[in-house]
Amino acid sequence: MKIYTKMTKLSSKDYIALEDRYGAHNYHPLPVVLEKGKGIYVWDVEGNKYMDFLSAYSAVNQGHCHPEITKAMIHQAKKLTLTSRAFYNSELGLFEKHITQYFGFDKVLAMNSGVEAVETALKLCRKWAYLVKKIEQNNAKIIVCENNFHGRTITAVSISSDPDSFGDYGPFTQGFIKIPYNDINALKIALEDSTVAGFLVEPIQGEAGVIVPNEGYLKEALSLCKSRNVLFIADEVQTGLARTGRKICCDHEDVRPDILILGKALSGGTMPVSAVLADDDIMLCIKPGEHGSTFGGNPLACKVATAALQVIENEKLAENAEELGLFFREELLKINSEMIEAVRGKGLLNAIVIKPKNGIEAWDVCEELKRNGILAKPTHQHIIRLAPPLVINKKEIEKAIKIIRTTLNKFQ
Ligand code: IF1
Repeated sequence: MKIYTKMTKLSSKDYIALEDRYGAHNYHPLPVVLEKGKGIYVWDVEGNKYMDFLSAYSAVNQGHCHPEITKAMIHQAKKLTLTSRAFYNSELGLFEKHITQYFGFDKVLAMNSGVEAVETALKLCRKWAYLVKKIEQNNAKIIVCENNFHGRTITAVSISSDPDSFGDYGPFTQGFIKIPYNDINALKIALEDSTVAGFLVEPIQGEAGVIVPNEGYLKEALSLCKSRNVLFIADEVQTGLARTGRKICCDHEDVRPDILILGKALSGGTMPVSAVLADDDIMLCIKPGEHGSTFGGNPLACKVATAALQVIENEKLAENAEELGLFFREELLKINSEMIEAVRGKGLLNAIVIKPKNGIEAWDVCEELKRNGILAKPTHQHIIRLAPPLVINKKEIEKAIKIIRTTLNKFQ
């Protein structure tokens, strides 16, 4: 073992060994140790530069260390960071006004991580079920989709279909009905149960492999929910905030969810900030003392989140994602490689499906992409998610296409 002094320059290998020795083994990262980021680029400790095609799972839509967001963060960090919600603070109300007007909802409830916002939405839906819909106590059900990803809490893994996520974590939270994704008929049948209060759905399933539902699915699902007095709850933690080419992915079908869940890029990747948006008839079902968190709505988060939203707006990131997303998929499809089975996505949330060939898996392709200057992460054995920061430009997309082509050709 190396002896670490202030002067020791550690290598990637050293950092990886440190994590291996002292950290829990709950991840299996690509072997690259990053120490700096700017815009769409990140640098490892050896100084190698990469295009970031993961964007921290869409948390850095605004690009790494965006100057405006960093400025807001530093300014507020020197002034006031946390008061708890036992007192009012001078930033929360301003942020609440900004975000509710931006997305067109009466109210917002600020939390921290994405999964906390999901939990908040589920709790809100249950409150509404008993207070407004008058479902018998402890009988409310929420419909969820197979192969969803909503986070890592006991409840979130209770509704997961992935044994890696839920295995050995029981007993599980009750009160959910699981139906296949992108299946209107299954939803129709599940909605016949009068104890159903909500339908929780990702407009595109990220972890499942960037699964884009049929056009019209969300719209029809919303209208079915409305007809059964059931809340349509959109988990836009990954798809929201310009990633798919609109403010939120539901906008593609003019779907206005009853409850909207946001996270990740709400802080531009600087700190955990999440939010749940809804109108008064729903949001006011939760009364003082019935939900909260120490950090939710803290002044630092509020300042940062407001700046993060302003960057999305000022830099027209949704428009850029829409335009370059179309171009990116077009160019990917032009790559003449036996390795590509499918290309899919919306805006700059995309995936290529690798044809299983000679035991080559998405992981191997990602390792080669890394050697060629692009960082991406496999999801499942044969899918590579490609989701650069939305500040990327056409030249950079063209460069990325070249790298992806070279990489895939190596496996021919
Ligand atoms: C990890 C995936 C992405 C999410 C949706 C809620 C959350 C997430 C739709 C929870 C989080 C993350 C978590 C991250 C990996 C990542 C992920 F591959 F697992 F599915 F993005 F694609 N709803 N997704 O995607 O948000 O509490 O993490 O802030 O390592 O678990 P969180």
